[in-house]
Amino acid sequence: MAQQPSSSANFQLIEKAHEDSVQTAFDRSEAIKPCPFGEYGTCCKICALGPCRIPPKQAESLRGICGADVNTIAARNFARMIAAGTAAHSDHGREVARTLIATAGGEFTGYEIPETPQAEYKLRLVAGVYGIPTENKSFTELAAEIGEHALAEFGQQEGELAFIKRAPAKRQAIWRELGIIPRGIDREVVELLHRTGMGTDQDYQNIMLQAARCALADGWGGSMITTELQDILFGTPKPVRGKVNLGVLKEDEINLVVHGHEPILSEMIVLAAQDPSLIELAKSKGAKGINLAGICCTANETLVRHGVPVAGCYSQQELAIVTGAVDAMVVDVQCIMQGLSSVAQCYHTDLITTSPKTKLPGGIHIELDEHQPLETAKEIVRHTIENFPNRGKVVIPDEVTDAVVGFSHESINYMLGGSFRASYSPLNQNIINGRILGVAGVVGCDRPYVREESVHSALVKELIANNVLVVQTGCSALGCAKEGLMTPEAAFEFAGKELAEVCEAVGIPPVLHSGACVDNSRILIALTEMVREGGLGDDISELPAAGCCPDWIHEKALAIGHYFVASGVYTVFGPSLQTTGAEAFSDFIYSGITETMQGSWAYAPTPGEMAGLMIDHINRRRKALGLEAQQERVLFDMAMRREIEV
Ligand code: NFS
Ligand code: SF4
Repeated sequence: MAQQPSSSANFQLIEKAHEDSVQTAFDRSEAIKPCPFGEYGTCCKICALGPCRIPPKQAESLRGICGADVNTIAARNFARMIAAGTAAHSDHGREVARTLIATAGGEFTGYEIPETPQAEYKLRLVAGVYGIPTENKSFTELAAEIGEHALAEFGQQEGELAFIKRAPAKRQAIWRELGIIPRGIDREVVELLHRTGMGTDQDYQNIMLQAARCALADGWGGSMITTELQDILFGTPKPVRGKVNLGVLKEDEINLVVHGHEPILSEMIVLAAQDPSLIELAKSKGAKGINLAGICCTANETLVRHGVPVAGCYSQQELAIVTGAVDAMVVDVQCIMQGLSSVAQCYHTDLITTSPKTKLPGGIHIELDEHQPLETAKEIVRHTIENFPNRGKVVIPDEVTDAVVGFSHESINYMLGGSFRASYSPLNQNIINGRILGVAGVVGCDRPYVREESVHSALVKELIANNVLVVQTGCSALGCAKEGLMTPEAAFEFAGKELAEVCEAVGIPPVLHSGACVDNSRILIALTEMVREGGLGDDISELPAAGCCPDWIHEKALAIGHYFVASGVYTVFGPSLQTTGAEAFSDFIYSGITETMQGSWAYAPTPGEMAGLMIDHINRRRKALGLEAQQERVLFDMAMRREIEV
């Protein structure tokens, strides 16, 4: 049967929005054309002598008033985005560390340190990395000490972040040699902002070294702390079934949508939505029950831990409200469009902000009371129920896709090797014998452009057709889940024969969803485990692996890109890296940087070209390892896709 493009839900709601005279990001992206100087990366506004803008034609002759050339300007802009991205991920991690400490100390009620074997495993593992003795300590004591160690790493001034020790020895040696091991998370962000201000660092290569130190403080610091501590508090994801796309909203139930990034409140909302007295209240208003759904990375967090359905990714946040079925959308931090305010005003939806860091015009602020978060969650659910009778016309697209998600590094390990001999050996063996060509991490955001097929799924389909196993996070993962790539059956439909056989034997989809964007730290650990398992070289840079962010929006994506590059990964980005006006700087990040990092950025405009670069890189690595070359590349074009879909 022909599969409908998952974007038809979007088409339907964009039309409804137009009928309702509502403007969304899909309209605004037509109205606003990107500023060319932003794309060149050569507009500098870091001091009041400027803004200084240097057009490509004058790149050689023209400089900023202070004398800065295009390469310094582009490097500063690029590095400042990396600092901002690191700050966002890491500030999230700081909240999780505070929550862990306060929960263990009994100061915050509602959360608990679970007494499960999974929690014990994670507590011992993290305690080991921090050098915390575990003998005769309760789970709570261990959690408190881990939280204190983690929190201290934000303000640490000297030394090395502890999780750096988890990287392959060869990688650590490279970082030490370059002097880029992060000392403290906040310190690296601050130093990068300092160095890229007016009149400090003017050597783009040196700027990118500090950018690497800062990005590593994200990947192997803030993000990894977030992932590990959330796993302790809320559980390590394991494979779970979920449903994705706007059709998860229900006409006859209360729809509460959680949106943002920190699962600290949404974990409590998951509990509150199951409260019998609140379900009764919902019924008394004429609803059949309470339907919780997610948007963006909060969705990813609740999906991979609880199978909570996902209403959509970044570009669909306004469209969820356009359905007329969302009784409240509750947001915390990051990736929340200001456009939500004006869209919500046209429907009955209450927009509820919960963090002192994020307030929206027209939003209702119900601040998370950390001391009794469950009470805040119940208040929000109650508020949502009370709004149900105010609904007007409802149009919910009939589009939902099934997905199997929750592939943390631990669950991949377990799926591959079984409970008694959990290991990456089957993965490495299948790469060595050529059934799996290599591994790709595909991450990133989705843009509000009307397209028949997303760049994420176009890219991923081509990778798996060429027997590359794909691991995903973020909105990129949600995009591919919507396209039906995350079911075990997808292996037969889309993957190459050899990869499909491996997926069938192990019982996994060819595309593994491992969580939110902070969970890219899980991919770093998975790559490290592949090195440790043996047979594929001594460093991440030697693995037949590549990374890709086929579309990006937030500065967080550049922080992720640069920590992958600094960890030795060949990392392809599209659709634009905002450096095109600075030739020497671009050449440096695309190739010169390989000399020191053994990883680099790459750019390609289309999914097919991105896949090509990644597959060529994987084949080069296979050759260097003495593994046999792959058969001819399968070009997965539109015609072939249609044939499969018929
Ligand atoms: Ni990542 Fe997640 Fe989505 Fe992009 Fe935003 S939600 S942290 S930044 S848009 S993937
Ligand atoms: Fe212009 Fe230099 Fe100031 Fe930038 S730092 S705005 S290039 S004078």
